Amino acid sequence: MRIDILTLFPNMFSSPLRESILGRAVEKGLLQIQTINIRDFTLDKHQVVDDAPYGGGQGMVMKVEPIARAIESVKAQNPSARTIYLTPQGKPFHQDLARRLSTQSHLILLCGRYEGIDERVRELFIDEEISIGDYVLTGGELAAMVLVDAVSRFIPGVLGSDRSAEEDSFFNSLLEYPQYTRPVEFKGCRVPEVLLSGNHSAISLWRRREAIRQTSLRRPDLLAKASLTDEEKGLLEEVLEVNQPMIAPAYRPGRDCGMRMKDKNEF
Ligand code: 4GX
Repeated sequence: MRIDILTLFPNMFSSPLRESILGRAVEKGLLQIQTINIRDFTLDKHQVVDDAPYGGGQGMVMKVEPIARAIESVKAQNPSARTIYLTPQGKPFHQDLARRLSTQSHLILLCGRYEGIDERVRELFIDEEISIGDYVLTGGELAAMVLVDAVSRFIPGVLGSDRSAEEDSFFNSLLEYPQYTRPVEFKGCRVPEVLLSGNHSAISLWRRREAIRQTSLRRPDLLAKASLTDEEKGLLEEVLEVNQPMIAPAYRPGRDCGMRMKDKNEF
């Protein structure tokens, strides 16, 4: 998959795209990511990319011509590339959308700064507008990185041969079960005995139950949307009997180290 990122701050992308899983995907050639500096597509001496809004008002708006030329330069190589603008006005980004985008061969991501882009960029060039969440960033760059990261996980080979994003329990509308590694006891908190038992069917059942429990406690909205199997419905009944009014973030399946009040207050 090829992704061209149009931005005024290409340096912001260098380390996220070089590190870890994404870095390896780029090295392996599974992902071809190019950052393009919109300022390189200005024609004036001072390389102006923004201007005051018509009609007055606060701040600056990104000018249409440099963005248009930048997009056209990419489209000249591949007219079928799909152009996405990251904005709080876009459709909410989620796992299904990430999976759908991962089937595209070429994306162009436009990162806005200031008060956004001239509306004519939208009308003429943007195929899809996406928001990564209901908050306001200082620019579209971090949103583009989030999108690239989540989409890349669906590209075969990116996560390594033994893992796939389709297997994530989030993909099944549930939160993940809790994980533990050594030591078996830390500050009096023990790893649940079943995980030490070597009984694989008991472990699998515990994990399915805890995934249901975490989802029911923290994200009942996800649970309402999930299509549960009969077994999962049974597990939900079980956890609902035990889950009395506890506040979600403090819950620890391990044992009584699960009632730390500190975690219960947001701030
Ligand atoms: N999910 N931002 C876009 C510029 C802007 C301002 C006003 C349109 C109107 C964001 C998000 C996000 C910050 C990117 C403002 N564009 N992008 N930028 N949330 O907050 O995607």
